[in-house]
Amino acid sequence: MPQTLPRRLLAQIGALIASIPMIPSLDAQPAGFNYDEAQVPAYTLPDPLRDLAGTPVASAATWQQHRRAEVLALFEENVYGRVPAGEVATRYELLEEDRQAFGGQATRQQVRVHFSRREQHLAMDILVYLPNATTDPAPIFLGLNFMGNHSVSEDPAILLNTNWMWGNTDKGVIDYRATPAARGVAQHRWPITTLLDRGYGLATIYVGDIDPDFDDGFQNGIHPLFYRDHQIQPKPDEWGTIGAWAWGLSRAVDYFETNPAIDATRVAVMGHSRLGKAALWAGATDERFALVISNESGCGGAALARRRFGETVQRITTHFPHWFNGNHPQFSEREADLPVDQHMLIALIAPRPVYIASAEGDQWSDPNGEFLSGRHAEPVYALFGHAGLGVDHQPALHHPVGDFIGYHIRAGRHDVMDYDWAQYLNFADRHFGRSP
Ligand code: GTR
Repeated sequence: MPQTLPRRLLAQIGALIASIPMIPSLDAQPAGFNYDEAQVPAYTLPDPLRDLAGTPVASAATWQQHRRAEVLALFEENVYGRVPAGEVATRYELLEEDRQAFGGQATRQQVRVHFSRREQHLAMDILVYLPNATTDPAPIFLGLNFMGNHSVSEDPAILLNTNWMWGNTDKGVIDYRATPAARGVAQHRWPITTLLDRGYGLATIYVGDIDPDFDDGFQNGIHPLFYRDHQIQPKPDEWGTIGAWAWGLSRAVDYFETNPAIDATRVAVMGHSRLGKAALWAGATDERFALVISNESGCGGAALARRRFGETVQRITTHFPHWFNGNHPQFSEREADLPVDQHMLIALIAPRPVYIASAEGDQWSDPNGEFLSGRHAEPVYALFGHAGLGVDHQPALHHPVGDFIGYHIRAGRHDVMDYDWAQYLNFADRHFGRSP
């Protein structure tokens, strides 16, 4: 009988645990940071509608012709960096095309974009799927991926990326290189056939083709192609890795403009997390992006820096020193001294539609801070006569809001889920004049 008691005790403990009301399943968030709304410091945001001379900006024309450039330059100078002057030579190589992808639903194209300058060369591969159901040029979602184009689908014809990448054996990555086991590992984030059904194309690029995501002093990736004589790293006000990723997204639009099957006037740029930061910066810097989507982009993306909720400038610039420019770390623990905050990044997208999405389980990204930057970008949208979120406070879970600034928060973890895509498709349908 000696085991009876412990077993019964265990059963009782089990029942007790099962009876505890379910708290929302929050992913582990790094300790030592604030996750309590009551502890958010008091802050004053810079006013997007007051220029550097202190003059109020009262019209859309003044915003477009004057203030927008000021705000853009402030972000270049203090956050993401500017792209150095100079042109790269670009050549497109159609590596492969199949008009019968996904059982005939789509045409797949794999295009290698060759960049060269000063005897240096870099290539990025764009994987494109276009719906066969129409002969009209297709509107398209464009997004960077974390683990190679081969990760977005099990389609065996996708070329396996051979560049350096993060990942471990359960993602099919060994010694920082993809193996065939990596095919489709991120497919839940890319509901390609749903997009095709809705009449959209999808284009995606492995982020490491443009600049591998680690701090190597900018010796790899696109940066060295832009170095002047004897330059060995970007200047403090020049681009970091997010700036490079956004640049790569713009180069994809250059390609779309040459492809008659793609409607380059209806490109929606979408990104998750660090790639959401890049999507927002791409949307800010390149007005050809007709619609911009931030999926849980957090600190350095949609979340207001001054709230210091979850990830902070200090933490992000020490863990990911390559993401921003050389000036940005000086705002560690000094967010209030930043001449911008992230609502002004959202404002740079005006008057184009922007969608900001949060997840309840992703407090590290500061969901309310993401909502609030949309909220505080509204005055700029108003100059154009566009309604923004239309609500003063973060909506409940699974209650998408907004007109030209869309927002939702959903249950669950830091990820891209079908629920997120369902909202993005509805938002794009609405703004691209399509019916679901
Ligand atoms: C985290 C980082 C976030 C976010 C995230 C991601 O480690 O702190 O800013 O970018 O990575 O990209 O998944």
